[in-house]
Amino acid sequence: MELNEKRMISRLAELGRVGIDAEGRRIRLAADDADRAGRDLVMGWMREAGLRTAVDRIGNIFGIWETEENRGRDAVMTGSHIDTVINAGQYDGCYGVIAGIEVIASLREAGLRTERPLAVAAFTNEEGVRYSPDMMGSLVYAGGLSAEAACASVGIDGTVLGEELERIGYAGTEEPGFLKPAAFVELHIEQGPILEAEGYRIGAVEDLQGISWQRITIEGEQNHAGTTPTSYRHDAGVAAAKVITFMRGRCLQPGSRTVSTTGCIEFSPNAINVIPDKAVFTVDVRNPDESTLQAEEKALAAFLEELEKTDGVRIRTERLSRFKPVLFDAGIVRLVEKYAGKHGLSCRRITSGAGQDAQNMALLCPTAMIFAPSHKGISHNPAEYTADEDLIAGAEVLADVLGELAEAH
Ligand code: HGY
Ligand code: MN
Ligand code: MN
Repeated sequence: MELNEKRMISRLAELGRVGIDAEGRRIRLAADDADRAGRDLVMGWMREAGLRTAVDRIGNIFGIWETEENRGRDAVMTGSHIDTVINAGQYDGCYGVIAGIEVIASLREAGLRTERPLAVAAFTNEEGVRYSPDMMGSLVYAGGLSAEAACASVGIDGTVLGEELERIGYAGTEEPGFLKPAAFVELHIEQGPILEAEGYRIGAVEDLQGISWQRITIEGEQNHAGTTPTSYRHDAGVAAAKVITFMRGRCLQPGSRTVSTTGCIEFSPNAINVIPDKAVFTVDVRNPDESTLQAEEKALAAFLEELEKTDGVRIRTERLSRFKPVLFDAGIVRLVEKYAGKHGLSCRRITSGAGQDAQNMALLCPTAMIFAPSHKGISHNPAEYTADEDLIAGAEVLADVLGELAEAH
């Protein structure tokens, strides 16, 4: 079966042109107008491929190919997300959705039949930039969060997700989980440097690291930047800086696999000559091992307690999301290796450093992922790039893995 490579590549580029703001940044946050435009485009391509489209109550969208013969059997599913971070690249998530549509469209156009229905999903709010937790749509789909609770999420802009889904016309009626998956395979860019640096074409993703997101609020005392002696200060800004460098210190311990990021920070009153009395910031900590991740969380909590005493500040934390590490299905990982080999593509096993919808689908069914290389490992950045031949190679492996799982003939 041949994929229509041109169609897939041009669609990725077309979707990549949706949601470019006045400063030229690509931003499609969950349920905003740009996300709606992206969703409309993808739903159109699903219909063009002759798929039945469906939207569930948390706005996950699906393209389903079922026949008289296979209707009612558990479906083989693929997919990813089309929402982005701020100033994003064009491949993260979108690649898996567009390639999934391409594979199913090509199977149909080749006149092949499958013993199982095939479906491609675009899950709501994978990135978690506007609403927490991240990987939200697939978490609701897998039963890890109720649709009600998810729809009640209040965004960083004060909007309510359920209302936004209504507003953009994607508050669907299907019950999350309505399609029972027999297996789920997600194609994604690696977003890291390993495949390219080591010269591999395909990553057979066998596991995924745990993620801990917190919002930390530190309250000190507002005062004059010039007249206040250092010993009198209760500086929320300095305390926040100590937390950020403490976490970097944990990551730099010999042999540590922990990574930690403070991506958002706000001071108030945020004036050049005023000691900030408030710092609100996020801490994203990850590690492939659950007990180590818990140890990192405990060390951070102990450090915050100590900081309250040493700096005379008050600190409160808010859990935003927490995912344990996930092991993917060994059988599907072997299928990825088998078909990479069939296509003469060098392949290595790899851990996903990023959170993925697949980690939630793994709660429901045998699940694994396929990675294509990311140039220089850059992602969550407009310079994100994967060469066309690598995009196509990954989609060909996806086609074969899905074909075997759905018993195409
Ligand atoms: O944050 C992540 O790892 C993913 O991009 N949502
Ligand atoms: Mn992604
Ligand atoms: Mn991402």
